Amino acid sequence: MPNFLPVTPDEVRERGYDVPDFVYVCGDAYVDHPSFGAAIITRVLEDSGFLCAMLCQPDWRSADDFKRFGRPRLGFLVSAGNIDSMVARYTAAKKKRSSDYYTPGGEAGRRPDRAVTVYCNRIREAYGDVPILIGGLEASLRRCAHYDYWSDKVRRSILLDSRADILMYGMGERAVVRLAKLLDRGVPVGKIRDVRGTAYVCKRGEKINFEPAGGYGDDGAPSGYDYEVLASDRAAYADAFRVQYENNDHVTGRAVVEYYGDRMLVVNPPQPPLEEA
Ligand code: B12
Repeated sequence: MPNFLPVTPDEVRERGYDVPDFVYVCGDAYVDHPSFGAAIITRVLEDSGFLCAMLCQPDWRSADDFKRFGRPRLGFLVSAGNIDSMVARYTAAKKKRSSDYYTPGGEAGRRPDRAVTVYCNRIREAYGDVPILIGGLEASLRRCAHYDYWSDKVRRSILLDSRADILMYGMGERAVVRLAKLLDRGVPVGKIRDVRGTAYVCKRGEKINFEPAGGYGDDGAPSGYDYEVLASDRAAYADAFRVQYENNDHVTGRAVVEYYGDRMLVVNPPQPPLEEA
């Protein structure tokens, strides 16, 4: 018997739930196959006892579609899909692609540019302070200040533009299950600061849980570049990239910090890789 995850409120109720634990928002169509991040993340959560409802390729022009399942019990999980939404929509020559591999019939135009940011902002419009957790390629690769080919400038961490609570980077299996269990125990999302493989934004100077890659400054705060410096000084940008690169290993990796005015982006060290089993 087919056992797809629910895509309508009726299918949520058929499983004996009023509302799902999570609503999984994705820029791709729902493909329940283990080469797709969306299927892996939702099935790993299901294995741990959490139900995800799938909200795939929602209409982003208003908040209505994001209310389809009601306010989820624990939060929203948001991903642009298998690849960055800008890569999905445009060629390297910045021309619009005529087709989209991850849309039924290959139809183009079913996801917005910068999908993670657009979806998260619609969710905030619909449900205010509901926990929003982002992951997948678009979120992962835009977790720190980054050069954006499409706008030809250095953009801020996607956490600031999306206003998501927590970003999971790299392979998400371990981090997402850990976060789900903490939320299920009633831990407020704003207090979850110690999970490897995640990033968050907090007040400048807040105590962090992992040793910062750059050590501490004279004021006792973790050392890190200011976004304005990264956006204007190429040598600083290159150095910041080196720091990210050198801290991508779960054995030696430390926390990476960046400053945005009075706010601080903290990227915790990575999760260990999965074992073969
Ligand atoms: C296999 C592959 C392909 C195959 C796809 C085959 C298929 N049928 O799926 C082929 C060769 C066709 C292909 C084509 C292209 N590819 Co390709 N491909 C890959 C590759 C090597 C692996 C992708 C994969 O399947 N991974 C396995 C899945 C399960 O992993 P995942 O999606 O990352 O999901 C994990 C995490 O991201 C995370 N996660 C995912 N979603 C979510 C959601 C939440 C909420 C959370 C918490 C976590 C989470 O957890 C998941 C499980 O660990 C990656 C490089 C890489 N090593 O990742 C490049 C990569 C994805 N490809 C890339 C590119 C550019 C392309 C092309 C655009 C190339 C081109 N110019 O045509 C096309 C895209 C075609 C299209 N429109 O989609 C880029 C994307 C860059 C970007 N910023 O988006 C990558 C990253 C390579 C690179 N470094 O440049 N590709």
